[in-house]
Amino acid sequence: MSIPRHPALLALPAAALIVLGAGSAALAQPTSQGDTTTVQVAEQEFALKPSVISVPAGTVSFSVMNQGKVEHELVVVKTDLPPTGLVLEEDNTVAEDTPQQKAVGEVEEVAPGSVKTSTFDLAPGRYVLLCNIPGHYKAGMAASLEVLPTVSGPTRLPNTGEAPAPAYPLYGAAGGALLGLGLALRRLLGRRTSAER
Ligand SMILES: [Cu+2]
Repeated sequence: MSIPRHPALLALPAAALIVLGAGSAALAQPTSQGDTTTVQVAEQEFALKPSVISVPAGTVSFSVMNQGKVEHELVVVKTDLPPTGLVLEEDNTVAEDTPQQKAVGEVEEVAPGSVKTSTFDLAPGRYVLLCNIPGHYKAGMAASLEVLPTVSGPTRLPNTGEAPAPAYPLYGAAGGALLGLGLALRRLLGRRTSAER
């Protein structure tokens, strides 16, 4: 890209940035990079309780605490179905790959009294967290989790160390104001001089 020599040319893209502001320009920024949301999931016979009901989309770390006396697991299923209304297999476990529900992550074999953590990349949508050890889902080990679309704000803009964009348009505005003032003064003086004649 060639560098425009005249400051006025530079002002054009800078002004466009200001107009877009926190809107589309900011939305284009990848916001979830480096940000991990942690969800603690407490499991026991027979209940499953996440520490939050919703998380921002992106990297989500599930820390599964087995507070029970038998082994449990965590399966993250993307589905619009309610936590208690999932499609079952013949053995009463939850079907993990159907058009209505799909497992997108799993923390397996969490021993009693232990904590096991796994991280998944979650797209916005509705999810059900469950334990799919035979009988455990039916006994009550399921809970819903909503993954919300991320919206970036001005504070999320990366610090590039560059000067802020408004500099040129501000010069332009100040220049325009001075020019306008000059013209008004000339008109005023011109009127006076013609009136004096
Ligand atoms: Cu279980």
